[in-house]
Amino acid sequence: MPQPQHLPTRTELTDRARAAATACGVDLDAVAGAHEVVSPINGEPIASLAHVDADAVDAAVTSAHEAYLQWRTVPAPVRGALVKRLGELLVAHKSDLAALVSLEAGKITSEAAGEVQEMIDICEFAVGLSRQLYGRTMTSERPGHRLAETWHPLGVVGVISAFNFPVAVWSWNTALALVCGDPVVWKPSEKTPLCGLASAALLRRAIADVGAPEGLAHVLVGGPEVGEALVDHPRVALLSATGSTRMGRAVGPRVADRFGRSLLELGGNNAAIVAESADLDLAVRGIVFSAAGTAGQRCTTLRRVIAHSGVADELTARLAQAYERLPIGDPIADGTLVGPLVDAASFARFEAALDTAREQGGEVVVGGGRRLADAASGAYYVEPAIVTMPAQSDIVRTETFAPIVYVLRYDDIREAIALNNDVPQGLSSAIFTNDQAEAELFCSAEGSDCGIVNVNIGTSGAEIGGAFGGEKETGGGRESGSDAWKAYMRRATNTVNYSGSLPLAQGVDFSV
Ligand code: UN1
Repeated sequence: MPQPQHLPTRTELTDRARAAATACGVDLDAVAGAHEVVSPINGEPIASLAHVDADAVDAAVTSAHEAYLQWRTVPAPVRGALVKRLGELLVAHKSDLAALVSLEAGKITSEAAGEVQEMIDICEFAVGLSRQLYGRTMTSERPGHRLAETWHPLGVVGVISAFNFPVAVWSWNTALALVCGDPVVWKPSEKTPLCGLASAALLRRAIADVGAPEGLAHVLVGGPEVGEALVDHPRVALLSATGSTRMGRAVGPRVADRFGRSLLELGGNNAAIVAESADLDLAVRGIVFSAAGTAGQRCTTLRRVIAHSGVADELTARLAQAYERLPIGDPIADGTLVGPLVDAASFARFEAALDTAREQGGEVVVGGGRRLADAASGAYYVEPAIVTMPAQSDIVRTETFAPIVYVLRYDDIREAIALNNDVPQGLSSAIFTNDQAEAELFCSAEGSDCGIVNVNIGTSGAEIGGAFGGEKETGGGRESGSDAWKAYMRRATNTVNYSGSLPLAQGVDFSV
């Protein structure tokens, strides 16, 4: 496969960013300032934006709270009309938003478009949900009583999102929050502010089109102090944060300290078991997408292959062949499958992890080098690496946000499951097998301890219909589909007595 040799110029990327942002409704001159936005594609600035400070958080949350007081009285199906309009605008601007995702996060065009598709999908899901915010009816133990639960809007939702899914994660939160009756105040990653401004501009347009309160949508482009002020604001009822475990460790206790709710989506260290019975063609394709896709920068990226001794050598050889063919380079060029790492720090961590893996007995089978450094010294293109490891050492237990997959061996399925679970994180996991009993064991209570447990597909690329998130150091939060909406509402249990007398529960007698 041809390897892309050239990178776009600064002018090309700047023009592309301006055109895409403007098409989404962002007035770049109005938001201009001193903070450069650097594209990982060539390591050069594509825009300069103003940052807000922590004071802006109070103003935004106060405005959002006022909008909440109004929005909570609007019937949920009517709220759904706003999300329906947002979904229409996302369809119309899919390629503009995808262009910004590529420019700021360095994703290849197909994956960037896929990310915007996730936004469209969650909007459709949320519109349907707006007519299905069901509560249960319970049978009361007392005659003439009705026992039921109702779900009410919760309040302002704060969203802190990471560079690697710069638009989809916001939309998972926002589409649900809006139908649940909650406004959203968003702090996007400092690396992807144009994605933030463009998404928020589309939502503002949807708000204007349906006549919803303006205060429902806020985006705050700024540094860590902005995120901290959002975490600490007493009017932020739910703080949904995506990022590192280190960040979650700081956020979780601070939100809990003020009795706020948090929804944490933190690190992953996702494994795929490849059993002796596995279809290796399928396994190779699934592994290459999950391990090398998005240049290894998804929280669901496959970081460990746990291969049965009977297939480990063949699997590793076939993976290495596939890796040799990966087109690495300009993510917006046709045919590229692996774009750049996001920045120099990320590249340093990639190299350091490979060094440590070698020290811990690992052997780099393929990859690990840098590409295109001559074309752009500030852009970090790397060859995705496969490293065979003698055992699950510290570096294997550490999430390095780069395309390194460690290969471990096993002989017994229980040993493989133990390896899968023997890491601090618990986001995603997979097994490739044609043995149904083994697949079921992996999905059972004695199986994978992760939030996502897949059979015969890789660890990344989940659909929005299921609840997304994981256990242990992944933080325990669930976003997007299934009943994840419940985090965005408060539950009231109603006991209504229409009997005309006052029987007490549990048979208590308190007659006076
Ligand atoms: C993330 O990397 O933060 O399952 C989210 C996936 C995507 C979402 C990833 N649907 O890979």
